[in-house]
Amino acid sequence: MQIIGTTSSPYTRKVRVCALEKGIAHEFVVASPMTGSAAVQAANPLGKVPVLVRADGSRLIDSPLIAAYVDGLSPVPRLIPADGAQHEATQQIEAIADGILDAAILVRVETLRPAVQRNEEWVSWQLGKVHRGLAHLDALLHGRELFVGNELTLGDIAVACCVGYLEFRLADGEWGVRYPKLAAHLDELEARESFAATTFA
Ligand SMILES: N[C@@H](CCC(=O)N[C@@H](CS)C(=O)NCC(=O)O)C(=O)O
Repeated sequence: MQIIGTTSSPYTRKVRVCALEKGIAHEFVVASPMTGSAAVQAANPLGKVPVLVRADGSRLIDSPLIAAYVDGLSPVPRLIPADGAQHEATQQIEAIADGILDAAILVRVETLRPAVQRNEEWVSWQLGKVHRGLAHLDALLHGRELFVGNELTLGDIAVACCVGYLEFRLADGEWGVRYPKLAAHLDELEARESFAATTFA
């Protein structure tokens, strides 16, 4: 099994962490959707990473689908709980973390443009999603260390990949101050081998 992606992609990191946490053997194939776009487009018509390639050559795109597939490959540890309410809560948290990332990446693309081309109103609109999402997630951690139940879930992994990406690309020294629960949660997860093996670069 291969996971195609980049070391700077938070969605790619999420699925790599899932595979590592579950001990699923895979090859990480680095291909950029920007510089290596032909290779990525050949694997995914949308030209995005991550892409999972199975031994039979069939492919899966979109990180939530890939994460769910990887989780289904072995019974333990379960990253998406079997219990209905916990299952839904886990995927809801993943969706919020991914949505924050979608907005944060739009902000980053905008900030890479020359100042005259930058649309500050659009940046503020996207940052609104980022901050409302982070405030929501931070509040969910009130009185608890993990998002769902007492075991690590895909929700925790998705949020740590999201907050880690914000630190990596949009660091302003304020994330940890404004969202202390998320900062502590990130510290906790970054100590795991799966996160140490997939640092952003
Ligand atoms: N919803 C997708 C988002 C993937 C995504 O946007 N990946 C970025 C890299 S972090 C990408 O490939 N961007 C290239 C593009 O949008 O053309 C997922 O969860 O896999």
